[in-house]
Amino acid sequence: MGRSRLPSFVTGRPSICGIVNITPDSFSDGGYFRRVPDAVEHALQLVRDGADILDIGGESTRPGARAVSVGEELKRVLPVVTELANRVNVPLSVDTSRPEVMRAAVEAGATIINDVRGLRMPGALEAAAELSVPVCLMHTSGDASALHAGVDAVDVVAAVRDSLEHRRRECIDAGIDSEHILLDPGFGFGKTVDQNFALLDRLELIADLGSPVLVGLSRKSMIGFATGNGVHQREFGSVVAAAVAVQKGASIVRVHDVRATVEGLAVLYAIGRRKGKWDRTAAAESFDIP
Ligand code: 8Y7
Repeated sequence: MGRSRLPSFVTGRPSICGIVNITPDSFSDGGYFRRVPDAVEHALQLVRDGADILDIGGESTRPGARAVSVGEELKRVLPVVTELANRVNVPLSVDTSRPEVMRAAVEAGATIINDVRGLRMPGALEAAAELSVPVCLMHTSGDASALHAGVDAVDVVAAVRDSLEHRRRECIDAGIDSEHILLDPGFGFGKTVDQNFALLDRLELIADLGSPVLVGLSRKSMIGFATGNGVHQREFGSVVAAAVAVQKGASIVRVHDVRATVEGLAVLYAIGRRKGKWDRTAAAESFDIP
């Protein structure tokens, strides 16, 4: 099956990326989707719910998570990417920092690389440049091994913006097509709750860098802080956060609760379309949301 739906950064409209975790210890789906067939079924449901993109990952990046070997990561991710490439027509993103996994996943049908380490693992930058697919560069304050080091800055938004701009330049200089770069402020990665909300409040400054912005806010601890809810009761808070991010210029929202996000963003799209701002989303098309 061809991948007929273009990602939002091609069509200009915001889109919804559904999260497919194949990790026994990921913080919010922990253990629920560990097996490959369960992950595939979950992914198919996200597409029926209206996901425009799927992000498939086999390594947990939660603070303190156990490191996964490259062999284990490949065993988790590849069968899921291979099967989904044959069964869905939404673009598949691979959530990995390892060059071996990037190469194998793209070979198997993934067309986007989502790297929370911003291509900082040895060989990752070269692999991404060779593969010539869109890459999401996420901000973290530490190096590749310290995903949750603190941001120590008076103005966190300026610090994240400058760091992303600098990394984008390094990636372009290493041969990555500037049109292939997505930027992500990295909500929850080494930032305090207050820094996370400052970033969301001034996300325009990140969008102003000129590359499409992807955000991951879904079920994160900042939503728990605001709502007082545990990780499985953060759906409404996460949808509002996604809507705020889109209003402030995000092009892609990476979410667990696809259906709720489709309906929440449908309200924004209805307003945007009046002003000629956005076309109907693929998600809205598939649900006949006007
Ligand atoms: C993000 C992410 C995670 C994010 C991007 C979680 C893999 C933790 N968060 N990728 N990955 N942005 N691009 O809560 O914020 O999903 S893992």
